[in-house]
Amino acid sequence: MSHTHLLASLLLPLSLTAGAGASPVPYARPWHKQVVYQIYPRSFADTDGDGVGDLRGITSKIDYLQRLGVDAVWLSPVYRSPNYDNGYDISDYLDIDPSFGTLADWEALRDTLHARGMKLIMDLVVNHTSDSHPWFLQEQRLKTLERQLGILAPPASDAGRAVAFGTAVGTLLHGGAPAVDTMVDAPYEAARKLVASFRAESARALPAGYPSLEAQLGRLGDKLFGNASQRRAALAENHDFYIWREHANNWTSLFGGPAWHAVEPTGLYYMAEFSVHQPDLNWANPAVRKAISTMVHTWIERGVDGFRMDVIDFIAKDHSFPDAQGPKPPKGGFGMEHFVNRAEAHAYVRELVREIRQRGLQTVGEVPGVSPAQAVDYTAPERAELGEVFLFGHVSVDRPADRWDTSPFVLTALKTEIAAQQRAIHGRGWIANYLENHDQVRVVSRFGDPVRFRVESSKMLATLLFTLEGRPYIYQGQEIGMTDTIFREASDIRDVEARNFYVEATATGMDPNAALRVVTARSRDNTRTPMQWNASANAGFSSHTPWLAVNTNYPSVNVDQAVADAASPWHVYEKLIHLRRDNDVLVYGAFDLLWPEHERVMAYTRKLGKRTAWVLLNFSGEAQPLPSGDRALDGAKRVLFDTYGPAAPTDALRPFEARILVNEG
Ligand code: ISL
Repeated sequence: MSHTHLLASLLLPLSLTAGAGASPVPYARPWHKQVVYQIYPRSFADTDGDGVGDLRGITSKIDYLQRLGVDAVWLSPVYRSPNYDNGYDISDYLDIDPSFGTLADWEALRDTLHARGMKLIMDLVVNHTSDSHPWFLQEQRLKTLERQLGILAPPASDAGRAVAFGTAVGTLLHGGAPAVDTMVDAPYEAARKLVASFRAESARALPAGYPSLEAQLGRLGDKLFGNASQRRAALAENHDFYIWREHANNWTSLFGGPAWHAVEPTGLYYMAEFSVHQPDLNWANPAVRKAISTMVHTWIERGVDGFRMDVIDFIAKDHSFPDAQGPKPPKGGFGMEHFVNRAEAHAYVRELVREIRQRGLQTVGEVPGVSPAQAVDYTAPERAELGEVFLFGHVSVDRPADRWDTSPFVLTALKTEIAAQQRAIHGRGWIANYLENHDQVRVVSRFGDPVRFRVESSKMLATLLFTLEGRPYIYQGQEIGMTDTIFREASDIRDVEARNFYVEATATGMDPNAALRVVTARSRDNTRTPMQWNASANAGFSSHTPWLAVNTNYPSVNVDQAVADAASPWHVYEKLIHLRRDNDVLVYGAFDLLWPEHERVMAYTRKLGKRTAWVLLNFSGEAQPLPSGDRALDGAKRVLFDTYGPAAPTDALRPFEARILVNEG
């Protein structure tokens, strides 16, 4: 098949590729009907008894996931990493971190999934690397050498010596020895030693994808000591792999503190939008983009089925680096408009996904700061960018000020956000729907009632997740209604973001207990506690003390219990997966919010052709009468699904009940 033909067939609506009439809407794609299960490998299943989950552990649980009915698994990063941010700081994109196992273990997992017809989606973290990635180490060496040579050079006022030094060191950098050793004095000798030791160090571990030694040194020579045109040429293009500046501006990192960090021997600052250990890559440099594409190609060849792209809307920065204006948010992200969702990000994404799309693989972008309307810019089929994106509005409703805001949950705010997302994407783009992930808290604790109605509210929230347009993502443990944990001591906190918050907050006067309460309410560790498999020690997650304490409710909240109990949330997840697959109206139907002002009930319709589904969700622990005399439910004839079982009363919703009604059409 020719290249263009292959591409065309991938972009054609399903109705044309799978036979006329097969598609409910012209933009249908096979993955729209699938369900993804997110695994946080550190916390899923530990087989080697070190308290950290591993790949073999995941492989051992694929039958469990198949039984649940999911189609695809997304793995949070398992690449080699110093784990400051639990794998979102990668030091080798092509290798597996030893704490998770080996590449052979990864292949075994891939094969186990594929043998069951399931897909494997890998996390792709390419906005930044770890500060121990060889690219960063090499660039630090290079910048250090540049500064040292610059310092050694005689002042321009000493014209004769400066030129002789420049000529001699320039020749040295280009790999030759000066024909006539004009510079026998100390600066030249010092320069010679520096260059020699740089060569020796670099030769030991020159990272793949990074420019060759000759290119690095040649450019350095031209930049420092070249004539005017050589200098111009060396400076014209942006050859850095990371983002370096002589002066920091006022932008702040999303994890708190400045976005710039000084590296002393270089005399420069590098940019890091997350932790100090996660320097941002310089996507304006085509060599960076090429290195990333090459890495992606390797994983494609290894048989992945798709990529989840971490903060993919962050990759393009405003390279004039203007100071941010206006009031500085107390907890980070100042200047985000200069490094989030810029026009160039779209161009870079299109380039990045070219091969991925040609090979028919899946893509899901994580896009913090992107509005529902902007989500369409990333996912409209004609733009050839991403398959779907994760939006953030609905998981920010109870923390509008910033991520440590502990505002109460207000249902009408959630409705507004979800309705905006649904309206924006319908018929235009596509989203990934989620209520939990490794960066959030447990949704039952957040939008439900984890104490009095854990089971009921967990089922109701599952119904919300499966009846929206977009592809549902289940986060590990969500299917059994896992809840938030409690942090009693600062030493219980593992997450870098929460630790930074705690240190900063207490240093600026917050009472330590109050800070711990905020961490308990908002920390990402809440969803990272180990998966609760059974009632045995450490919840069956590990034979060793886990890296993060198990939630103490594991004796009653665990997979064994949930699978055995027909009334558990697990069985509702299992049912909803099939229900959605069998009812196109739930996948593609147009969304309409009913009773937007209602403070306890969220209700909406989904309409596709003649078919209508009504979704009624009671977000409270009290029975809620349905508005009487309202015509909104006219035509709702049959109960398609009810979390309390099929025999539903018609006039009220029981505590945290969810019901789906349909017309006959
Ligand atoms: O977690 C958040 C708020 O607590 C978000 O701001 C989060 O940092 C943002 O969604 C980006 O998340 C992704 O990139 C981070 C990593 O720490 C997260 O785990 C990852 O999902 C940096 O790689």
